[in-house]
Amino acid sequence: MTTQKEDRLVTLEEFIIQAQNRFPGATGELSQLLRDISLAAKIISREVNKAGITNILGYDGSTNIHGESVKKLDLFADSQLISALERSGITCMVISEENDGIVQLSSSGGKYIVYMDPLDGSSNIDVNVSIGSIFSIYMREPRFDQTLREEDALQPGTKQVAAGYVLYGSSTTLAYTTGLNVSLFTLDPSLGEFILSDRKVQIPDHGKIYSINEGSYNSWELGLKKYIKYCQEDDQESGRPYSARYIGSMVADLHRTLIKGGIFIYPHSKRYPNGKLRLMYECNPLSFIIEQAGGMATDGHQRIMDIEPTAIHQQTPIYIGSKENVSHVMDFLHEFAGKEEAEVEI
Ligand code: P6P
Repeated sequence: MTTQKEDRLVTLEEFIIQAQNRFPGATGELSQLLRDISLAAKIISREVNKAGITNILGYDGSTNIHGESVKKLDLFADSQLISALERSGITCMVISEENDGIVQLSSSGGKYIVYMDPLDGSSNIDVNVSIGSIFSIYMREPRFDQTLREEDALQPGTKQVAAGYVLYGSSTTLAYTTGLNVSLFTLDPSLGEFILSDRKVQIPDHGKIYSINEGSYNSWELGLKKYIKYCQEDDQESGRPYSARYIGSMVADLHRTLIKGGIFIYPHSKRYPNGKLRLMYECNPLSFIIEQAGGMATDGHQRIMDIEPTAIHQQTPIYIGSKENVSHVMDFLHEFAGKEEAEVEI
């Protein structure tokens, strides 16, 4: 029998205050930053859910730094998040997938740096598949002069003070961590509030779902080919073959992996020799979430969050998900490193 208190709804607002009150020295600035992001998320959610009606679908004719056509909703999400962060004056700069360089905010004295992918998976917008926003928050490194430089933002993922995502799907879900577990919230549009749905998400230690774009199979390294073949073998005792699931929207694939377990992989390939996904605003924040939920994330050689960044938009291969699944694919990569298909039959 749960007590009345446990039954009542807890809003994101209340949850943030409760978390802040556990740290008497807290200034409340990080709490405010998270509130800013959640406000922008509600506005973006409203637009995403009615994009089909307004003329906000489709391309705006520009391309981003990666040569990808930018959809109008991308720009809308980017501007909503930047203006929300600007309002509270505690963020000094934003690095976004939609902007080539750092975006210095009017609050140049702000103590936080925010990386974001304002609308990840945008190629799915006009086919009504789930898309998401991803954010990653760092403290600005103290320096004697107040000029803001790109180098200030080049910090490894281990220095994130908070990270999270918003998934615009059948419902709008917000997940975030400040390094003390992962909490999940679902937007109740009738209240305009994110309501707590899980205060401590734990990823299963093992899962029977693998998620990868098999279209690039021919350019994978041998160990990855062997691992995927292992997943596809018929072995009822070990629960194989696993299921293949690939949405093509990283936030959606990662959210499923967080909840159901398994592994998401975006490897290096001929087309993307350094991987396609961006270290600072896709891989690091989602790795922070997965690790805080008990999972694992590597680039095939080292922990994602240990990578020392050299560029704000740099890309990395990623193997992320349940600890046992990620450890297992790493074993295959190490066993067959440097070997070619001709040396062994697949
Ligand atoms: P591919 C979306 O464009 C994205 O950046 C991620 O959200 C997604 O995981 C990946 O690219 C999909 O890439 O090459 O499989 O279409």
